[in-house]
Amino acid sequence: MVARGSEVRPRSQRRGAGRLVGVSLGAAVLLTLLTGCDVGKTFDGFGWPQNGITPEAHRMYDLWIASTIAALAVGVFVWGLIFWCVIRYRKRGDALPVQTRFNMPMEFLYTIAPILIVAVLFYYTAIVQTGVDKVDRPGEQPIVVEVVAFKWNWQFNYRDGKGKEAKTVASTLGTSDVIPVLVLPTGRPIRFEETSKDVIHSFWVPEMLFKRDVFPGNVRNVFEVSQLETEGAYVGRCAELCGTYHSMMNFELRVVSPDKYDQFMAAKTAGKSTQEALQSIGEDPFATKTHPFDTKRNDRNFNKTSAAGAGN
Ligand SMILES: [Cu+2]
Repeated sequence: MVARGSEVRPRSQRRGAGRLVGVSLGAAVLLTLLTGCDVGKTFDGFGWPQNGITPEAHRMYDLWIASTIAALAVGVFVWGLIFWCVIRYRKRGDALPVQTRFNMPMEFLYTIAPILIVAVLFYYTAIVQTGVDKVDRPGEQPIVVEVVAFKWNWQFNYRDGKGKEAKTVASTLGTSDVIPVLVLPTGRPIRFEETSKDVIHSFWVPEMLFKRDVFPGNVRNVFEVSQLETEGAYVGRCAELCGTYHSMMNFELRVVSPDKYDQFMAAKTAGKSTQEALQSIGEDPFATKTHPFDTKRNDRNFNKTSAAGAGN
């Protein structure tokens, strides 16, 4: 008895190969079309924030878009194969189909192809990650900001150089009533040196698409951005659960023009407060994107009974 499958194999193999080429060509054309237009915008960044304000943020965004397109191309190809097999080789009778085993080219392909895909993704991820993590770029004199985190606020120290030994030339301290505003210019490299006074916090400005833990003790985490591209006010947050008021441990990043920044620093080093210095460059003196923690506690909702009991 000859299985039905073996009779049709040459024709089905030809058709299969034809479809394979068709699917691959289709995927290639689709990929070209998609990358031709701004595919990230078309698909809402595939879930990735599109409002980055640093070159590093754009590089991470590009990596995400490219990886997603690659994953979708592989996904569409595999789904195509699955559905094609399901339909083409559906059960037609009780005869056992041809059992194909030890197809070396196929086995070679599905061993090598995933390794190649992972290698390519890893390569580009390593390149972007190294770029984002890069500090001490040669020939650059970044603005150095020391980020001091504590429960539950921030202090930003403008420094005259890199490292612990450098001196603070101006400072902004957040309080329970005033959100600290970190003023920085566009178009200049910026170096953040982080330290904590108590527990682990995390410095996070969502528009930088980047956050880094702030450690107490001897660990001084450092990261740099090659520039801030867009003027504006951006809320900054603590991204590490650090205690009761973690969620209200906000600050504001105010990105201004280099001229305004220089005027701001001149005012600060002359002894003006951050609010006065902000006002002197025509900026809003207080944070505009977030507000200090409001306890909403008053004599109506405060628990008088237990307060009286505590006194006895
Ligand atoms: Cu914190």
